[in-house]
Amino acid sequence: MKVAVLAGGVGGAKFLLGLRHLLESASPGAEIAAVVNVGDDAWMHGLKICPDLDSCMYTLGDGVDGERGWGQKDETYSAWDELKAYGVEPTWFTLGDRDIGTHLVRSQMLAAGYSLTDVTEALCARWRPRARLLPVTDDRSETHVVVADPVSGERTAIHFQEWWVKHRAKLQTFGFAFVGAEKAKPSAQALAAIREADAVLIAPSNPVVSIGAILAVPGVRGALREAKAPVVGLSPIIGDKPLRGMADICLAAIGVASSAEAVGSYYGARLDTGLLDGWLVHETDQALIPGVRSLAVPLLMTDLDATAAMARRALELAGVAL
Ligand code: FO1
Repeated sequence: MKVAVLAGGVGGAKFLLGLRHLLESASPGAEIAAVVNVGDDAWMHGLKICPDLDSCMYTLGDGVDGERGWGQKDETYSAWDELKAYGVEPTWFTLGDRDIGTHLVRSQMLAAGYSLTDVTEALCARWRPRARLLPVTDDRSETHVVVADPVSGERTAIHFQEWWVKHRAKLQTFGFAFVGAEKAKPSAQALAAIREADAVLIAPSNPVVSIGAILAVPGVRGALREAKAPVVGLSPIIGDKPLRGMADICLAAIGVASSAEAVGSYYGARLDTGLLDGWLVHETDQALIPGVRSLAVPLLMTDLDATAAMARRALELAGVAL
């Protein structure tokens, strides 16, 4: 049995951990293919950094900093301290020594002509995530954020990481631009994962800058709408608040309400012009979306079993009995 999952970073990685836990006991041999967001990616200090791919790789490889959900555990910061001592920007972006090792390998392989898909596969040979991590595209498709400049007040676009990390999304935000997306192509491996899946799940990741960035790559929406498998999403919003991150700020910036029903409607029904056949919302919420089967179940990823339970419900809604 093959499951494809569209996933972002921290939340997506946690969901994949629970899904893997479920399938390794309920359906041994089942294959997970995560189609992962690359919109957060950035070149810094001459290194290619892929936060969402690395959050998934480190989390599934049991090397992640459990508190943060990104970067490695047992980290040291000697190289970063040196960069700060030299006053080399961006000093606001924390890079651990172990994490820099990953970025050095990735940057060298990209420079040698390997695709990001090949690089990710090579890095995963060490981390053994027991799931395939597939960048949605090998091309550049970088999320930039249209904001009011903190000094001049003029509209300007800054990289997602600067918005998210340096400014904590506290700037007046007008929208998002996926720079390069119009020329980007989904990787053959990502398209095959969607095409061959028995179920396609949309992880409870940020619907705008994670899932939205994946969908911004031309061809992904079409692949989902043509998939033989049912497409079932899990709401990242509980009540009217996101579990983590700043999904509510992102949703407000594009004029979508911060509710499970609004996000489900934003993804849309496959019977209409959207993507969803099913939509899981938290037990306190409801979602009436024409053409979409909604189900209210516990969606708090409090521990591995809780996450496995919601993954089971999502697969059941996708017609996959375990
Ligand atoms: N998030 C932060 O809030 N502060 C940081 O300094 C930071 C550094 C960082 C370095 C490598 C990496 O892979 C992720 C990093 N993140 C940091 C998380 C990053 O901003 C992610 O894009 C978000 O977690 C959203 O997925």
